[in-house]
Amino acid sequence: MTEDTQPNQPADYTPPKVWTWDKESGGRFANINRPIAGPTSEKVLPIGKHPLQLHSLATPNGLKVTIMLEELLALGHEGAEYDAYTINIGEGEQFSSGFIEINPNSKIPALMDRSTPEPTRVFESGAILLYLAEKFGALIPTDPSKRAECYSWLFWQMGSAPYLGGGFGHFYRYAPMRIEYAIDRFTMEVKRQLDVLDRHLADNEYMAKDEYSIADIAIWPWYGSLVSNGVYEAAEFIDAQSYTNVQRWTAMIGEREPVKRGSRVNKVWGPEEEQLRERHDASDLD
Ligand SMILES: N[C@@H](CCC(=O)N[C@@H](CS)C(=O)NCC(=O)O)C(=O)O
Repeated sequence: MTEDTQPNQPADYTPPKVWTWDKESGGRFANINRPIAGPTSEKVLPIGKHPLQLHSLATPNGLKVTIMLEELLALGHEGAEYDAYTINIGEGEQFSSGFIEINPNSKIPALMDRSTPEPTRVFESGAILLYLAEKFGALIPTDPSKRAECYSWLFWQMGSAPYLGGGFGHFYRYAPMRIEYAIDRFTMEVKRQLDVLDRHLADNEYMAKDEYSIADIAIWPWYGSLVSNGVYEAAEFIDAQSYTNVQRWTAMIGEREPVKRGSRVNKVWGPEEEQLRERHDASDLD
């Protein structure tokens, strides 16, 4: 728990007939939360020299894409060369006009593919993973049954992680007060999700059976980070050690060189030597 958290507050709130935005909600992200979409500033995004232009940040959703790009490069797909620019979501850069042109939903990651006849925008991390996997014919199984398994776990992640991040992570780590009901509700769900993964990984090396794929790349930054105490400082609270198969898989994926490289891109916190605000060449990571 953070020092700025307070004891439980009594449930004395009666919602008005119509909700209005008349005060900050409090908590870690209060300054960027808004009930409306659209730009708050004018900015043209920079364009680098490579076919793929990524605008992102090294959060779990951002890591999915940088890990994917580093995996593709390691497989020899030169067309996956990319420029990565940082979008500082704490400063509201996701609401600039230029970013909104590539993601009207104002969330990182967002990708611009400039190798197509007209530049192609892709937003939503799951869509970006699928787009890249199909573009390069890589990291997605060709066997129909394994491919279906890969789709299933990819979409499982997209549906499940908001309970982990927006639910559990928010109320356990970031909310301005401790609400036992909210923490109980989301801890229950996240532990259930971990058990789903643990049972699957007891019989399967990777998410799509014996093939490393975009399903692993989508799930690892969230659930791997959670059980290795990389997000929310909650490993002890959720008894992460008990999910032994998730731990095995987390360690195995974490050992991959492209995963290590991708995890450093767009990182603007932590030890100085681990940070990399922008990435324009392979040598930036060497
Ligand atoms: N479903 C989206 C979620 C993306 C997302 O939530 N991104 C967060 C950072 S991890 C963000 O940009 N937050 C800024 C905001 O909500 O204003 C995806 O998978 O791409």
